[in-house]
Amino acid sequence: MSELTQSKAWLALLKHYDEIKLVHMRELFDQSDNRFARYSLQLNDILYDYSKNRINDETVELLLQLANDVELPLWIEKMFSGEPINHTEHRAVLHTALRDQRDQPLIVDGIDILPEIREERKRVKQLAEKIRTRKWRGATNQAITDVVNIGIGGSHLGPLMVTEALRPHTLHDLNMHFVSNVDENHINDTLEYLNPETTFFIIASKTFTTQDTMVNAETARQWYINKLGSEECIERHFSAVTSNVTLAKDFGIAENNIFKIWDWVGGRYSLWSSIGLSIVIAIGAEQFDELLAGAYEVDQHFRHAPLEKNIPVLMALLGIWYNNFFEAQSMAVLPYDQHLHRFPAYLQQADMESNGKYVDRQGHEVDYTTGPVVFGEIGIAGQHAFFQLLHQGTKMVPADILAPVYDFRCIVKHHRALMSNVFAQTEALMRGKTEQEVYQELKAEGLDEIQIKQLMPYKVFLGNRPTSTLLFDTLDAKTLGSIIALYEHKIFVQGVIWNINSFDQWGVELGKQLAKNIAHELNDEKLVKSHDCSTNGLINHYKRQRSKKTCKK
Ligand code: G6Q
Repeated sequence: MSELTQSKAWLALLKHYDEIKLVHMRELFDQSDNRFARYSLQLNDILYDYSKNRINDETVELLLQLANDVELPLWIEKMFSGEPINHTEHRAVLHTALRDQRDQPLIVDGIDILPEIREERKRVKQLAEKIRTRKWRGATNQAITDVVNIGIGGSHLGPLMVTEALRPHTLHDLNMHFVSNVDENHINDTLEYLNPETTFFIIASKTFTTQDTMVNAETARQWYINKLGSEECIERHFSAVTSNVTLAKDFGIAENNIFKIWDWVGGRYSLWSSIGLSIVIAIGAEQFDELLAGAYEVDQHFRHAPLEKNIPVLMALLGIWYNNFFEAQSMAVLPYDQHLHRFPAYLQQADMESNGKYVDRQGHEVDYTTGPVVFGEIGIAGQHAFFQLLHQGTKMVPADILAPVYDFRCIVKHHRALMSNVFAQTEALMRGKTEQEVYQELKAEGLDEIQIKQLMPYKVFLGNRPTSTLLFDTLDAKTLGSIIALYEHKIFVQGVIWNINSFDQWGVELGKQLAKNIAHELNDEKLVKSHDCSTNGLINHYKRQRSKKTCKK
């Protein structure tokens, strides 16, 4: 039995769960008029409403007790001060340093890391500004019109999500492209309409060894050489973001165009670093600073607000409540702002790669469940797709709803329609629809008693389905920075409570290692027998079929 499941707070929560599990949120709302005031918090432009959750004061008190029992405040300090809490990789976890706005040194391994961070950011901004202002010229003295970020996972999802989210702040004559899939279609579909004379590549790879990225990077370089007929001036068209400067130079990238990241920045937490080069090119230095400022404000809140008023802490505790006590297996993230359309994919990595672990910090298998399956989609699209399961399925899927008070163009007709859905959905998920309500509704539609009786079971909604709502004024860079940081810290808190290392990713490393081995076996037509019979069968079928067609190298 783990310490966690034997802790006083955990046992008390189990008992409390038995008492509250059948209580309907309708009752909780009926009991108190100030439930919204009690269970909502405001941080700058963001309102966090967690009142539509299956909690009462005792739940919150016990969950906070759990956070205190695992010494959460101490862990928060450990992270911010650069202790090597990523113990399996012997690394500090310092994405917060990348947005630190203070004038105080931050010493890691005897060195103040802030000056180097700021110096590197200056270089990133200089390059970005040259490209944005058309001062950066390609091999044939033309300005850049297209930027292609080649990277995957943490070197892709964050920059893509932010660039899409802040689309209104991007330049109309500078197109951003993001290539991640090693499937040739991704890079070739992207390059098909581009002009090498006006295209600039960013090879974003912390290790500079990731197969997918390196194969795509090689294809891009070859495309450039083929089209322009020589390797000359390649430095005008290629840059790299990496911690492996040597490999980037070997690839042929000029030292001036190589931007550093450090091993204390995890890939999925790296959009704040030079990995954000594509973001800075897309939105400009000022907006990027706003993004950092928004995240910094949340960092300050997370570090200093008392746990009971701390938004990421409460978000995390609610997740624990559903995951470990209600045994919910998943959580949905449902942005209603179209510009956040890549946010679910981004969060999926941030959360599942961080907390999808079954071994605790002491190397033991845990006896409780950890990270949920995170999924999501633009809320409106989800309503016409999987919301059916959220309303009437047999599984509880706690959901986060994110919505803006006003959107970029502030068009009333659209926004009113959008927001009526936001409010209606959270209300419906909470309240459901009783037999009596269904009866009245069907009666008003003119159905007779027999028809009503037949339809009744299908039209009843049990409700009591939890949602939390983040309502923000508008999706500007600062607010986006804050939203991302809220989720980063939520994930961290859950990792602390589950006693797992949220900052390594051995599952990802496994994929990289396995693919490398099998790639060798695909070099020739010899049939293989080194795997299980299914894998052998699949590889050999592939080889036989492939040999019937002549393909390019
Ligand atoms: C993120 C992971 C992983 C990583 C990619 C790309 O936290 O480590 O998603 O970002 O595998 O790695 P490189 O940046 O090294 O190419």
